[in-house]
Amino acid sequence: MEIKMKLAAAAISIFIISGCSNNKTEPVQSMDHTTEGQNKGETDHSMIEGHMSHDQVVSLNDSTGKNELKIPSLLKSEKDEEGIVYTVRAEKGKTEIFDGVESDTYGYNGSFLGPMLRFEKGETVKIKTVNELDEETTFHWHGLEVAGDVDGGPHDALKPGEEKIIEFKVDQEASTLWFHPHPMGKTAEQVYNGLAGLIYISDNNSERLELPDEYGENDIPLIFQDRTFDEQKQLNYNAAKNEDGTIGDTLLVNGTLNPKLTVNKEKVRLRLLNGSNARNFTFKLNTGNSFVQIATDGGFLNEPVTLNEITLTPSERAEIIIDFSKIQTDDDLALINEEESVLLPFEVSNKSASTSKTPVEMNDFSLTEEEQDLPVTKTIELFGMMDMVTINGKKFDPKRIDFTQQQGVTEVWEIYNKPDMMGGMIHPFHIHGTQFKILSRDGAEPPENERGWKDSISIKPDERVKIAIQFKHKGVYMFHCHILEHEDNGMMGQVKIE
Ligand SMILES: [Cu+2]
Repeated sequence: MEIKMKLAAAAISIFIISGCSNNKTEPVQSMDHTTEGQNKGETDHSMIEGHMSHDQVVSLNDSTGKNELKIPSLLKSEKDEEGIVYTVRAEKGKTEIFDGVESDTYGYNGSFLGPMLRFEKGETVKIKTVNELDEETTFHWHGLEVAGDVDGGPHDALKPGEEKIIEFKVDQEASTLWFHPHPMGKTAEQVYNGLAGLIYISDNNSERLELPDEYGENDIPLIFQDRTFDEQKQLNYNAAKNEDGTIGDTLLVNGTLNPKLTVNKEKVRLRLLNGSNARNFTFKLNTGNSFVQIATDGGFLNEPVTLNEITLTPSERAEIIIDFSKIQTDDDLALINEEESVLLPFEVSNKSASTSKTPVEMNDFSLTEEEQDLPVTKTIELFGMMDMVTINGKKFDPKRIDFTQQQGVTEVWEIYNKPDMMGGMIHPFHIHGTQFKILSRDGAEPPENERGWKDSISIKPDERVKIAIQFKHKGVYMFHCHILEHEDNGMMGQVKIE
């Protein structure tokens, strides 16, 4: 990390010296910074881009495929006398990530990451949340449309040993959501240490569609997170920390080091979550084969969209289907990223399974003319880097309400990522308690695979995004950058729904 910080400082001085004022500068890239744990030795694209693109400072090591991917267990629902359906405990523990070594980690109902919660639309869910850590935490349900007082934002901290029972009705369509902590100034560290879990919502539509849905067989959750381990194979957050977003060289998928996934010759549904603090992932197949995307953050696309690659910034999700009965290759098949680091090798068994058809019509998502004609009523400007990040020139203040909006009323928010002298960087922007629609990116229609419900969007430097947004419930909700260090550094505001 020291090396990275020195590089960052070097990059800053180079750009000051060269008077860099735009983000497509002449290459200043030829700094040799090959470090241990970096196995590619390529030039630093971040410098070519003209700023410290935080995600490319350290490359990811290739997965050797030594370990079969761990699948999060399903959390059993059991109603007790009080009507409590689930208990979710934040705990600390020790996890064998590397063979024969125990790393200190955090987890929900276990030592690392969390179980999968499965909700059905229409169901009322009562969850007992318990803080068994030595520090405050909160339980935030990312993407869930619930009232502000059960959303688990920074106001909702549980002290060590405290518990709280929350209740809500699941009132949104089938989707892949997740949960993680959100305490003031400590979100990045707690997620880094292992607090994150998945939520699947199902509804009549998702049942009807006959998509691959055998959990862990052909319906696979994939939580992608990059980490740095110290010499003792510990997650030493303070040593690894970067104010501009902590990036690691070691990929964990569902907490598995060097993962591989064994699949049958059939269509397999992958539910991708970028659960990293700051790294962006562009996922593709090493063969160049295409796949289809079927869902965004908050629900199904109307039709499957064929893609060769998909980029997810921190907290974004996508469901994709890969047809393993169609891919013929003599090479090893794998999911790779934009730098061709091997993320997840596949082992395709000889077993074929009855391959379902991917349905053509999956949803009735629409952008109405009315929504498109609405005036912009809220503007948000994202700016800065490192610990100097702001929204509309301000840092988060829990006592300040930045905006108000009426419950059930659609408004148009315009979010602008203002470049800085180094060009700026992508900010993934997330709004709590709702799913919204992207109306436009820089005035143009959003790409086909973003015409669906979203709760997080990537916004490039100098990009202006318009969204149509309404809240079903009342309360105070956060909106913030989902680079977790930016969030902790105050790149966050509050909207009160009345
Ligand atoms: Cu940011």
